[in-house]
Amino acid sequence: MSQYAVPVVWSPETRRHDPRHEVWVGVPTEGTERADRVDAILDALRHRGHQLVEATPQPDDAMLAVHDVELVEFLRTAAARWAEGPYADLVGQERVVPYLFPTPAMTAGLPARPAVAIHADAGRFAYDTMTLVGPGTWEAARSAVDCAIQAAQLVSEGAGLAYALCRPPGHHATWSGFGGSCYLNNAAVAAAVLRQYGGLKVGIVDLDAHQGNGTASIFYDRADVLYGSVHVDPGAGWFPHVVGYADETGTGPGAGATRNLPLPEGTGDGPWLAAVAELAGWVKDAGCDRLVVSLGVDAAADDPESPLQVTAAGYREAGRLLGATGLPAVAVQEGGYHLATLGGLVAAYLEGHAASL
Ligand code: SP5
Ligand code: ZN
Repeated sequence: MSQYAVPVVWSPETRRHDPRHEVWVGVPTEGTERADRVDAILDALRHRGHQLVEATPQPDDAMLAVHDVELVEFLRTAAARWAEGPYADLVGQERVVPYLFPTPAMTAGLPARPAVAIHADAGRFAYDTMTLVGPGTWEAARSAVDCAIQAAQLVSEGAGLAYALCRPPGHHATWSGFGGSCYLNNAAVAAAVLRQYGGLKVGIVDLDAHQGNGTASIFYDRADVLYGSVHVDPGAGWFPHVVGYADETGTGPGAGATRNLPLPEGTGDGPWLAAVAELAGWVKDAGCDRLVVSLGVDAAADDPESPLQVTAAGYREAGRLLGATGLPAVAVQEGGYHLATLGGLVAAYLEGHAASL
């Protein structure tokens, strides 16, 4: 039993994104970012007496503070554009899958235009083939943003801790791109809302097993939002592969306002918690007055998507460490894919954090 009922902001709309599979190394593999993750988490939190709050539609301003309107418009219209095309009849594909990526390798200095065909245009925004857009994806991703906004509002109004049950997750979504099972960056939106309501300096601590390249990039040159992440070493061959190294520490006014703490495959509670403690001390000592926790629980030992070996007791202790900063905090759901233990891991984190309030 928790001694403190944490507000849990969720929306039934977040179940509407049903990717079914992800295209990985050219083949459809079973999707791990499933709609029933929502219910696994809800069930665990309900049993522990937390306070469920259903999100309502919120304005776009905080979302547009962290995302290019072109990305937002693409995501809002992509499923309908795809359905109008021949793809379902031609190849049986009902979800948007990019077919080419107009990176500098292709455009090579030429004045490239947006592609007319959506299977080509998708590569302007999608940076991988795993993150499909289908019917309901936009509604779910936008509702996850609403959850993040409302949790940040509750904290701005005095709650010591609020939890946003965001799904699909967000920390891999950049200013103008989506990937890594993420479409809209819920944690970045939460940070923007905390700033709107008077927070002067927001610390984001990312516990997901993967470095949150989206959040890191959105705030890389900013001094008012710190980003610190503990994650499996991209140098060992793990997503996001090309960023998340320890020497990436921010740029311009944001120099020193980014921390990446990569850990080797197989790392368990001891070194993982030492890294969490390091990040908790860092955001506190830097003078942050609000905290966003990107609460991915895929660092857990039984998670199929990462090789880290953190336990539920480890997540509870991580909550205690971050709660002990004393900073009003929004916890935003990121990854975590083992349905049988997912809810318990989230509950353990919240219990540890709430115990420090
Ligand atoms: C939010 C989050 O945790 N995103 C994870 C992104 C990393 N996914 C990498 C997936 C690599 C291939 N997985 C193959 C499993 C077959 N479904
Ligand atoms: Zn992850």
